[in-house]
Amino acid sequence: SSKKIKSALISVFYKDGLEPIARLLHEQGVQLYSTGGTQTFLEKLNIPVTAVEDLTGYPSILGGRVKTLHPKVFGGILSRREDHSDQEQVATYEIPPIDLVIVDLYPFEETVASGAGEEDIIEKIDIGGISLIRAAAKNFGDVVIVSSRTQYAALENLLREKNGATSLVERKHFAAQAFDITSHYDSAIFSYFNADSAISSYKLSLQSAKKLRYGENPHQAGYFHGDLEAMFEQLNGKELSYNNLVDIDAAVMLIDEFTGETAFAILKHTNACGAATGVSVKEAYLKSLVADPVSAFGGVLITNSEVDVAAADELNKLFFEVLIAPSYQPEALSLLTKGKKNRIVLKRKQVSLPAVSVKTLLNGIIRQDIDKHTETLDELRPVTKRQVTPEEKEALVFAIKLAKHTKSNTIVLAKNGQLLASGVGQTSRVDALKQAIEKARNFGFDLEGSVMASDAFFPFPDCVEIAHKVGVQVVVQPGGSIKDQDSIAYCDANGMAMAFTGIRHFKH
Ligand code: 93A
Repeated sequence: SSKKIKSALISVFYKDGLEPIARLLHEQGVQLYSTGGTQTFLEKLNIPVTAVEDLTGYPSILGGRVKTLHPKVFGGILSRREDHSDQEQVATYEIPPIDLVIVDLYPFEETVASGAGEEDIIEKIDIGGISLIRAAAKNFGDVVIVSSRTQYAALENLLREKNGATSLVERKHFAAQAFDITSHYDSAIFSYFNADSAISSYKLSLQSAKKLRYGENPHQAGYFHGDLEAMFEQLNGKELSYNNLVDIDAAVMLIDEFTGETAFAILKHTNACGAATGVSVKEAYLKSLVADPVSAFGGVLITNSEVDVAAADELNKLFFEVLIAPSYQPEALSLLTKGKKNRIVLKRKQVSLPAVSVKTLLNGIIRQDIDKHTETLDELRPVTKRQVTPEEKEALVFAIKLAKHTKSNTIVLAKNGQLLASGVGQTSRVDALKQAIEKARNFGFDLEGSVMASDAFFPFPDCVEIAHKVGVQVVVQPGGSIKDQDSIAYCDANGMAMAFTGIRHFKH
C-alpha cells in the first residue's frame, strides 16, 4: 500500500550527494534525524535536523561505536504501523516512527584496500549502520531503505514525482538492494577474517604487515605479512623489496633441495640462471656463474655453506643484489660489505617453513601443499635398454631438482653437478629445450655427455630426438604420457638412457 514519508533517519559516511536529497525532504516537511557527522553537515546547510542523541536521550558513546543502537531508533524503524500491539508499545515508550532510513556504511573494503592497519580496519566494521539497514529492509512493509549513494537518484525521483509516497513494490525493491549491500559487506568482512586466519596458521599475521617500498612495480603498493627477522639476520644493505622477497623465497626453496653437499645458486626472476654443487663455496659459485654470467648481474645468490674469504673474493667481482648464506667468516663478511652499502647480505636462520602455499585467485584464494617431493637416486626407474650408471643417476637427481624449481615448461641441461642451461617458462616443452640448447651453446658449453631433465612428461618423442642430436645421453622425466613408448623407443634405437621418476613438478 502507498505510504508517505514523514520522517527520516540519515546516517552516512560519505556526505557527497546528500544535500539535494536532504533539502527535498525538508521542503516536503519530513522530520530529519541524524548522527553526529551527518547532523553537522546538514546544519551547515541550514537544514533543520534532530540529533539522534536528542531522540534517544543518550550521547554517542565509545568513540561513536554506539550511536544509533537504541530502542528509540530501532523501535521507530521496526514497528509495524498497522499492528495494534506494536502501536500501543511505541506510544507507551514514546517512540516516533521512522519512515525512511538513509545509510552509507563505513567504507570497510576501501579501508582494507588502502593497506590500513588492523585497528583501523576493525573500526570500519559498521555495526549500527548495518543494523539500521537490516531493520529498515525487514520492515519494508512500512519503511523505505536507501542503503547506498547509488540509490539517491531513485529516491530523488520518488520524492519529486510522488511527493514522497512509495508503493510496497518500490519499498521491497529498495529492501532487496539493501540485503545485497549488507551481504556483500559481510562477505568482505568474512574474507578479511578468513584470509587472516588462513595466513596466521602459517605463523604470518596481518597485524605484522610490513609496508614495502612498493609492489612488483613502483605504481603498486606492496606489503609483507610475516616475521622476516625470524628467518634472516640482515647483515648489510638496503631494505628488501617485494621482488627481492619473491626471489629470496625461490632461492631458499631451491637451495633446500641440497643437503650434505655444498651447493650454490644464482637466481633471476625466481629461476636459477646458475646452480652447482662443489667442494667449496667458491667452486660451486664459479660453476654457477659460468652458466650465465650475463643473467647473474644483479642476481640473488644463495649457498647452503659458510662463505669464506676465498668465496668472498670471487663474489666481490660480481655486481649482485642479494647474498644468502647460513654463515660468513668475519673477514669474508667485511670484504663483502665494505663500500657496498646497498648490497643485501642475509644470514639465514634455521626456521621451519610453511607446509602450504597460499595465493589469491579470482575472488578467493587457492591453497596447496608445498611440493616437498625431492627425488632420490633409488627412485629413478630406468625404462630403457641402456642402464643408468650411478654417476649418471647423481647427475639426473641434480638436474631434476633444478627442474622442480624452474618455471614450467622447463627443460634443464646439466653435467657434473652443474647447470648448463635451462629453458624457462615456455609454452611448449620443445621450445624450452631449444632455448636451453641455444643458451648453453652461447655460453660455450659442449652438450656432449650432458643430461636432460623435464618437469613433466614428454607428450611426443621430439624432445629426446632434439636432445640426442646435441649430445645428450641420459634423460630423466616423470613419465606418464600415453606416448611414453615412443620416447623410450627412440632412446633405445639411439643408445640413450632414460629414467622415470613418476613425480611431476609443474611450477606456474
Ligand atoms: O560505529 S557504528 O557501528 N555504531 C553505530 O551505532 C552507528 N550508527 C550509524 N556506526 C554507526 N553508524 C554509521 O555511522 C553509519 O553507517 C554511517 O556510515 C556513519 C555516519 O556517521 P556520522 O553521521 O557521525 O558521520
